[in-house]
Amino acid sequence: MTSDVKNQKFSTLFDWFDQDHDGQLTEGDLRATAKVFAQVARDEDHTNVHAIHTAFEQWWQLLLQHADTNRDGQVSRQEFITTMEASVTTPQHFESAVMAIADAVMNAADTDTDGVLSRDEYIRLYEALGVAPEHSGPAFAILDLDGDGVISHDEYRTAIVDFYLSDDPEAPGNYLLGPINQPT
Ligand SMILES: [Ca+2]
Ligand SMILES: [Ca+2]
Ligand SMILES: [Ca+2]
Repeated sequence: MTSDVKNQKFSTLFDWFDQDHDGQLTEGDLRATAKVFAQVARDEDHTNVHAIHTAFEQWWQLLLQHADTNRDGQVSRQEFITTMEASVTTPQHFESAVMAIADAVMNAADTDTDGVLSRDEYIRLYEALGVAPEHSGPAFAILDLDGDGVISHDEYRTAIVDFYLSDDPEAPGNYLLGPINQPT
């Protein structure tokens, strides 16, 4: 059973992915989402742009395989939420489906390639995704668990794991996409 907290998080994620806002996810939505994430990369950073597109394609195939039971190439909100919980975030899929995107996005956002996300890099990433600095600024402070002023790869991965796997309404990673109940 999906907890209310996870339900809300996955529902927020659905709204992010449903780029044409028709209430169904399609391959086109996922491609468009990958493009939005890829915008954060430097112009010459073909490696991470390619990694982002490949990772979203894998996620979509996984969704199709597990969620699209009537094989019409569309995934509804409820199918998405159920499948995220039951398949995508299980140990055998989490690294390949979720962490592959997370790693590629972090590498793309780390535009000075020093291996960590500065506050500016983080805010720039979220601006590309349509999240205003008044949300991403406070989120940065929460996700910077050791308070050293940068988000390390470990802190970033911890946030991703919290976001997808934690039922705790206070988990720091819940702030990954801004407020969970972000109006859409
Ligand atoms: Ca759609
Ligand atoms: Ca950096
Ligand atoms: Ca830190």
